[in-house]
Amino acid sequence: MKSKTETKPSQKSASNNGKDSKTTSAKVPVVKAAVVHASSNGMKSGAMEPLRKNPHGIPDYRAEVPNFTTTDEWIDGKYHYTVKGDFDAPVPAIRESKYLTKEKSIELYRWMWLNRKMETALENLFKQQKVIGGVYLGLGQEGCSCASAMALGKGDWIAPMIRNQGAMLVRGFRPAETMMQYMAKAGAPTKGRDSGSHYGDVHEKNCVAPISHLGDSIPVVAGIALGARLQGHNIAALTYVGDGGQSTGPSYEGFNFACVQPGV
Ligand SMILES: Cc1ncc(C[n+]2csc(CCOP(=O)(O)OP(=O)(O)O)c2C)c(N)n1
Repeated sequence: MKSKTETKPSQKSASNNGKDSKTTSAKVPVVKAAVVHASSNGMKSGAMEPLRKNPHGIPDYRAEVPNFTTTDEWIDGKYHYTVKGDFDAPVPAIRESKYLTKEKSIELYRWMWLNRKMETALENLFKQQKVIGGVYLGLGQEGCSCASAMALGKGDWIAPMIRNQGAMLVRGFRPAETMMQYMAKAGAPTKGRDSGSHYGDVHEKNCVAPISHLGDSIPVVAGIALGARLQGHNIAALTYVGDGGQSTGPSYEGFNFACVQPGV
């Protein structure tokens, strides 16, 4: 079945009413229809068309779009962060994924569940003071880590950050390795020599160890992708950044470096 996708860019840009504030809107243009490629078994195949585009023309694949806006502004010397919107909206109904088969959905859920269980145990160990150093958790963000890592192929590269231990599970690290790493055991990936999440595997799992310096993983993965391209390989290179990390210089240096490559 094929129908036409049409998106309507938002006409109204955010206004700060002359105040030193910025507004991020989660509202997106109206979706009239989506292109669906259905195979004989009813499941979708091939590349999906985005359901909509944002006002900058960037494809938006989200199935649900919450109706809220976030505003941050300085008032009387204090920084305020406010979320306004429709918080009474009903929870979306459970339904089959538009993008994944049932088997893939279950596989993803299993990874997310393992991620949740492992980090809950890690949190408990931290509270028992059995963890050496600090601990960073991705509880509540399992879908982001696990689904994105699942989308990669074997030859692709990944540079997880502190919240992405779920991605490392998907990439082939065992929960026991993460636990031993956090407790600085000899059986840990760094044999107890480095702290917490600082382990990776550039030989078999194509996984760069999480980089402490926020934003620095972006130029690193851009470099990996460029290196692969120079060797004639067509790969994806994935990393993650939070809103804090996003305000560092290396984030933008990395994005710029990637964007100016020919063909990007
Ligand atoms: C360049 C740099 N500055 C500060 C830190 C210390 N630091 C580690 S995690 C963190 C917070 C990161 O926030 P964000 O990027 O929003 O990710 P989140 O913790 O929300 O997942 C900070 C400031 C750092 N690692 N690197």
